Amino acid sequence: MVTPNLKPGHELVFIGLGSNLDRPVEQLKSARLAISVLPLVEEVSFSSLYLNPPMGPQDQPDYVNAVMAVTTGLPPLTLLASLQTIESEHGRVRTCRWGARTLDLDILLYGPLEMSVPELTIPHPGLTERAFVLCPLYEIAPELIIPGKGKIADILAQCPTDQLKKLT
Ligand code: ROI
Repeated sequence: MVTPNLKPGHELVFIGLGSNLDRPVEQLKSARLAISVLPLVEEVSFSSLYLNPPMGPQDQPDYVNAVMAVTTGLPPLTLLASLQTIESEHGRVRTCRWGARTLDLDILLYGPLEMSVPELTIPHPGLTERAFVLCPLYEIAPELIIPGKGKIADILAQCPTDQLKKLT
């Protein structure tokens, strides 16, 4: 990924995408488009799609995961609200916490920001333990340093990745 020139007030943001219901690949492609046309959002990069078994309850289909890099002038909570609207538009129903979903959009990183409020923690708290996030993130940003956690290459080296299948 070429590091983008940032407009004043804009940040480089990484968004995690996941789906395991209702044609997951189509869900992710459609979400990518919906994110890229948000006001004050520009797509920078999009990873490969990765098929992988569910983390958490195993009685649900495999997931397709990816990571998208954007620049945005939207503040974190405004971006979160926009992503939640896109999730709803893709039929996301919040039933059980770790259950199957048509679309999950997570703000993983927001520039150098570290924040925690009840609605949102950045960096995303699961980021450093989840191969389905670390692999696509490393693919598009191998030089990344995760605020408060260190180099992505070092974190990924500690994480088993054998369950991930890159889709072509
Ligand atoms: N498991 C995988 N493999 N991918 C996900 O995106 C994902 N999302 C979730 C839970 C249910 C924790 N498991 C997942 O929210």
